[in-house]
Amino acid sequence: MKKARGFFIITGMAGLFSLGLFWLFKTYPMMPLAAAAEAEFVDHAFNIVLWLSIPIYSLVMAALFYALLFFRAKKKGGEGEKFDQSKGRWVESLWIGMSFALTLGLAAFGSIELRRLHASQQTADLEVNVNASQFSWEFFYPVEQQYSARLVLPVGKKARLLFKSSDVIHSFWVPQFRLKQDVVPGKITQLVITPTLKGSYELRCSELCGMDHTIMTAWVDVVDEAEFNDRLKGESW
Ligand SMILES: [Cu+2]
Repeated sequence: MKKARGFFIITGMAGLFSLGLFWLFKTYPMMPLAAAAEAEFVDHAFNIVLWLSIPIYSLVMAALFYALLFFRAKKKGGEGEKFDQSKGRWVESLWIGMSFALTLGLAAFGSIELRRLHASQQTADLEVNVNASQFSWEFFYPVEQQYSARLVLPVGKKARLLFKSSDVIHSFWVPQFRLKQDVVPGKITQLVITPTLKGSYELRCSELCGMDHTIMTAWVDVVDEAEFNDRLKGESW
């Protein structure tokens, strides 16, 4: 009787709590605008982990509240109900088994998504050399032989960014593109980005690289192809 009551109260509270959290994250999404095709991979993975976490978190919280309420000390200075283990340890076994399965499942899912992302990065329509140094970014277009302080990308085209560092480790990060890439001295790293929305986005260095790390920013302009060609000709550079 007591067990059935506990089960209904805990699952009931967990259900209500889950509904509230689902509503909250649906109504107020945590991610900024998605402006690149690659953002889809990150958002998809993020949402799956978020939707899985909500019921688990709610269940743990509901059980905690239930325990606080029903197993508390009945009189001042006394002790609450003790709990050692479940009969046959079925609760513990179930919890460990499910956590293990969930962890393996998420790791497998993550690997598959990462392979899909890498497969989509094999080819590109254009290349830009990106040089990072304390504390600025510089962009070079090898075909047009043009330098720029802003990264200009044509919308809908796959751009391969090739990163070099003149000093320490930096990291390329535009929140609207989601992907991040470390810029490591002595080696060339790369990232393929396919911008899908025109606009100006802020690039931030996301690796603590010295005193002025926080002001190591630059603008990324996603423009249509005609404007891209114009700007590379130096007309409105
Ligand atoms: Cu930096």
